[in-house]
Amino acid sequence: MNTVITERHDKVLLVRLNRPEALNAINEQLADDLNEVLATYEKDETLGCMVLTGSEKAFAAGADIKEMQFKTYAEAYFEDFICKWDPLARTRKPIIAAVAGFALGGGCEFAMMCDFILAAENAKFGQPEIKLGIIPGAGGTQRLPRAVGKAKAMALALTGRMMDVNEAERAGLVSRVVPLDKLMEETLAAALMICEYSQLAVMAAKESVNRAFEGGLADGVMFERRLFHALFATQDQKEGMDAFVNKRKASFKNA
Ligand code: DAK
Repeated sequence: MNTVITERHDKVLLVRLNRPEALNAINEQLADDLNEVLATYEKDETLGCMVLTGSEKAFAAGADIKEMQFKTYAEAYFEDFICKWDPLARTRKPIIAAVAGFALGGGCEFAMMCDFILAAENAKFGQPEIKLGIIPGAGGTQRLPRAVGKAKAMALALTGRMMDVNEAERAGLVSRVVPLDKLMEETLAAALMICEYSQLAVMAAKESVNRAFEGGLADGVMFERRLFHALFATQDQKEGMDAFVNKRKASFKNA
């Protein structure tokens, strides 16, 4: 069975994690399959946005505990265990996480590697690794505090408790909560909206917002300014502004 199922919706690539027997726990195979899909997405000029989702019960319940339970320190260190997950965070084109059900451990980390999270009313987030005698290992101790602040991130990492979707939205982890039966419709609508814009501008916006989490304010503002200036070299900037002035819909060419 494919651990990852893809569907095209116009310019949107919908990617569904598919290990229902393990609540989409992330194993080696799934990471490999997802990386293949990410490489295709990044290269395919006809795709403007990707949506990463799971099932109604689970986005992903974490790294596969059964696969890693006997791993030794030496194995984990030599094979740089989990580095296979990095491409999700490094993809330059936009990725929206559509989360229903459990997003725990590596599942929560996967969602946080995406650009923003739309969540269904039944979504639950947490970093329960502490209950297994480990800590989050794919960015959970770094991305979660940046999203929700130290107090909540520390409490979640130390107690392993889950946050419901309303708490996650109030804390800033989730951009919007929608009814479960509307999750896909709302996420695809957001993704299609992104596809309407200049891909150059979309990628520059993603890069610039991400920069806010990597350095100081002055550096970040300068980085943003340079990208902003650079966009005046694009045809899409001329098209977008001409369309506004002449009260018509812009037609971007990603050039
Ligand atoms: N791994 C493997 N199988 C899992 C799983 C997981 N993370 N989560 C669930 N399953 C499997 C269950 O074993 C069960 O399989 P069977 O027993 O039927 O064969 C099936 O999915 C259904 O699960 P439940 O029967 O438990 O379903 P419930 O509705 O009762 O409970 C639950 C749902 C999500 C609350 C529960 O399944 C649960 O607590 N799951 C584990 C959640 C968890 O602890 N997640 C964190 C995993 S650790 C690292 C980097 C990163 C990581 C580690 C190291 N390094 C750089 C070294 C990441 C670690 C993690 O994510």
